[in-house]
Amino acid sequence: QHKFWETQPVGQFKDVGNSSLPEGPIEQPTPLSEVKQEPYNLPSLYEWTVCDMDSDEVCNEVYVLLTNNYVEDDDNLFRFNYSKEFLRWGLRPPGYFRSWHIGVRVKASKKLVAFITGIPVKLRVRDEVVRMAEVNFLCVHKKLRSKRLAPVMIKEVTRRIHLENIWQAAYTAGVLLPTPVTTCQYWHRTLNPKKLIDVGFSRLGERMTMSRAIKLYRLPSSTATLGLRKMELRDVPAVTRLLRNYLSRFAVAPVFDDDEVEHWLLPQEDVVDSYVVESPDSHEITDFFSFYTLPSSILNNPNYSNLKAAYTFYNVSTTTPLLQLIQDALIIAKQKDFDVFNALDIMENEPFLKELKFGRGDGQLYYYLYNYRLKDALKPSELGLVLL
Ligand code: MYA
Ligand code: JJ1
Repeated sequence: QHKFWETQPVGQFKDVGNSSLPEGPIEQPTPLSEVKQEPYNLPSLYEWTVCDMDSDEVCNEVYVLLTNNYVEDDDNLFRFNYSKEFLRWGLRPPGYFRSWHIGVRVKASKKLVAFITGIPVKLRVRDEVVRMAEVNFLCVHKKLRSKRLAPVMIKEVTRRIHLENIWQAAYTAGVLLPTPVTTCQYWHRTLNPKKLIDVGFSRLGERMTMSRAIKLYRLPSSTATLGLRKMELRDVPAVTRLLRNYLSRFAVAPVFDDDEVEHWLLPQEDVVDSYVVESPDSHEITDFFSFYTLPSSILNNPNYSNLKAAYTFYNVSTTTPLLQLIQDALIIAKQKDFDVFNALDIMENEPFLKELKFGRGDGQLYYYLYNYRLKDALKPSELGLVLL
């Protein structure tokens, strides 16, 4: 059934519900001297390469590979189109390892045909803070699928993560593997109904006309929250405090320090947007919201080639109701010309999804841990982690 995953230290389907197994690492670390020193073997036509994301040329090769071969929806109408600036941001957080940005090239032509990445993260699982990797952007060129290249790539990234004395990882996928920590649902808030319907992203439901849809999804022309402004560098300490405190209530969540908050939340045009609420009287930061920009290519549409999507990232409300905060996020996203605003049903998102006219998507996102067992799956609302 899962010839590769059966061999890996992950929760297995046969053990689901078996609460005699303890929570925590599945395997113990080995001495670093016992970690394999040479890369795994690739089929002889291919070679490993480290992808230096500082290089415009290499970053462009990665961008082109992903643009043409990365994740699609179930009906192959859309494909994620991460921008180069986004990839640079997502792959170079504080303390990142260049050696974890792994490519596979054709020896003869040097063409980049596969990719996988890791970045470091401190992840808290219940009461334990564990140094982990987040593994993402696994991609094999369409012409090289089903040749068992993915398991070799996963083993190689694992080896390079082990060389940094890290033994656990977190990852997400749209496919079911052994075995999810939690299963999340995508939700979508229409901002540009006409375009979404034109491109097949959404449909006019029963008894719905285009003009009724346009009216249904109309938003106020300006935000409601007093003291709402773009996050600035000087806000980092306050945002870190708010975020650390907020994330402490979830069973699984990252632990961010100031450097990481600066990296992940300081606004970057067309990559990440963050807004804080500064109290007009005390000048304290009481709330913030953030979203990242991840367009999708629209495959085979005569009128449009790109869907502009925002994804909710980390939000904290202490004073402004979360509903109002996210409504303001929708208004700003609309002003910035996004077509749709996406969210998962994690953290405290569920209550605002229905209220703010998000609709359930046809995609799910499964969250996984490598070499860390949980006794029972979590509810999405117990998860405080967003992967890009
Ligand atoms: S999720 C995004 C994944 N990318 C895409 O979906 C893009 C489009 N698809 C492709 O490029 C290919 O179809 C991929 C598979 C590359 C996905 N995660 O080579 P194969 C297993 C994990 O013949 P291909 C993301 O980036 C599959 O079950 N495993 O297949 C997070 C089978 O194993 P088994 C996957 O289709 C990635 C084997 O691969 C996935 O040519 C996290 C088949 O290999 C998947 N998304 O290539 C990776 N899809 O027989 C794990 C298929 O056992 C990280 N498979 O069922 C683990 C932690 C590592 C670090 C640990 C440190 C301590
Ligand atoms: O975007 C997604 N689905 C859309 C488009 C569906 C097109 C046909 N398959 C969707 N639209 C309906 C919205 C509608 C708005 C008005 C109200 C009712 C609802 O459902 C889906 C998510 O739902 N996206 C995908 O399938 C992309 C892959 C998701 C898995 C990604 C995993 C990879 C990440 C690795 O790190």
